Amino acid sequence: MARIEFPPAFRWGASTASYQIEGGWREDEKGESIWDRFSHTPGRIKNGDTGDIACDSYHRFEDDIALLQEMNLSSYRFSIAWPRIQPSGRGKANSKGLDYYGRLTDALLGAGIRPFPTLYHWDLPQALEDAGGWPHRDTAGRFTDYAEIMISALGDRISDWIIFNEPAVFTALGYYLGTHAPGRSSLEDLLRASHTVNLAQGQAFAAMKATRSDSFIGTAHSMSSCEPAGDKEADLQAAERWHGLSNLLFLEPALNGKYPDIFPDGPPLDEMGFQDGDMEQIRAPMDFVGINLYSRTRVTAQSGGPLNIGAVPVPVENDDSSSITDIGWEVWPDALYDMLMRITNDYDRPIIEVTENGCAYNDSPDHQGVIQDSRRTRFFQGYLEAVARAISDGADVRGYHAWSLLDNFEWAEGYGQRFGLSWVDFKTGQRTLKESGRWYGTLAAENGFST
Ligand code: IFM
Repeated sequence: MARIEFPPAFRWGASTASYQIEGGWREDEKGESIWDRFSHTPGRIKNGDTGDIACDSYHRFEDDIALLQEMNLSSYRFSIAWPRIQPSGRGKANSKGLDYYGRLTDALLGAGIRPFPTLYHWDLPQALEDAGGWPHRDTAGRFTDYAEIMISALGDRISDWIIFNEPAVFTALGYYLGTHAPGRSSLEDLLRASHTVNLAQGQAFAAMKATRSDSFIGTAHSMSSCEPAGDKEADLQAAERWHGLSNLLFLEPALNGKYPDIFPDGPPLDEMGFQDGDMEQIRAPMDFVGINLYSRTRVTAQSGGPLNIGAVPVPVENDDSSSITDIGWEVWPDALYDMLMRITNDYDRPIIEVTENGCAYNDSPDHQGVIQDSRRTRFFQGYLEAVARAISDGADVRGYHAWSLLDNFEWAEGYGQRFGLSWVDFKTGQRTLKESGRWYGTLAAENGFST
């Protein structure tokens, strides 16, 4: 038996996002979001599911905090719904929305848990989408106003902030593939949205620091280690370009003031709507790098490919069905080790927070009401062993957040995929800690585990 230990001040946490858990979609003057509109559009979400009620955390956040306490967790990553704060995405703040997040914050602090909010986990006010959405440059300014409102309102109690959740995912799925809100499918929109989001990230960072210079600010990037699918040199180079596109498009501009070096003719700046002076606004010395990671990506060289970078990912080929989660993602713990080391080595050992990692397994309660989800416990053991290994090899990882505290609305999959440490009965809202949640709670209390 081996013992895996973590550094003394390591933070154990869990993550959620507003649209996925809150419900209360029209309460207290909240405005419509692009996810309200999208999920109410027939055919967009499996089974016609919506986030109208979700886990009802808008009314039950104290139950959520009780679960965090039961698991001995010291950090809660939640997100703030922009349309609760500015129903139309601009103008004066809605005091009822501010009050909700103020109460949540106070309750977390009272329970000894760090509030770790994300400003944008995909629920753009629909009014801003109607005005052009993320491809429209003006949205960067609107977002910065909102970020200032939040840090002015809660910066006395919240020191640690996440600006965006997975910018590469919401821009690609929302504006290019059309499978997420707002459901657009246009390369031009994707390029413009990517640049506006980079601008918004830099501007919001500067504005937040101007208000609270001692705050600790980063973004949660979707990341996946990129491996060549074959032994050819061409595949190796393709994997590097895919790494630049999928992992670095919102990190390299902030930390190094340039788009990744992956485009045969340089970044498509005109198509992105780039203007003189933009990089100075985009560059931002983030206090930490947030990493959301689930699996690896295998890449092959192919002429053309997205944005003409000559690389495409290849589908998972893994004959071992025990290595595939219920949503079809491969269990590959080394991906987390590889990515933590890659960011450590390439960016001069930044502070890292693992802001998401987890798995969908749809085990339900047995006849005694116990949720025996041993596959999830094994998943966490594998990935956490990888985190411990990266720390001992020099990565400065300060915290780990399991996705997710609760089973919740899994975007286009609706309620069909359960990622939670707690099982949610979506008819009654009742939460039950799964066996994996009990295991995670013991790990958090002991700051380590035995394999
Ligand atoms: O549920 C999502 C979350 O909103 C963003 N990261 C990936 C999770 C699982 O798909």
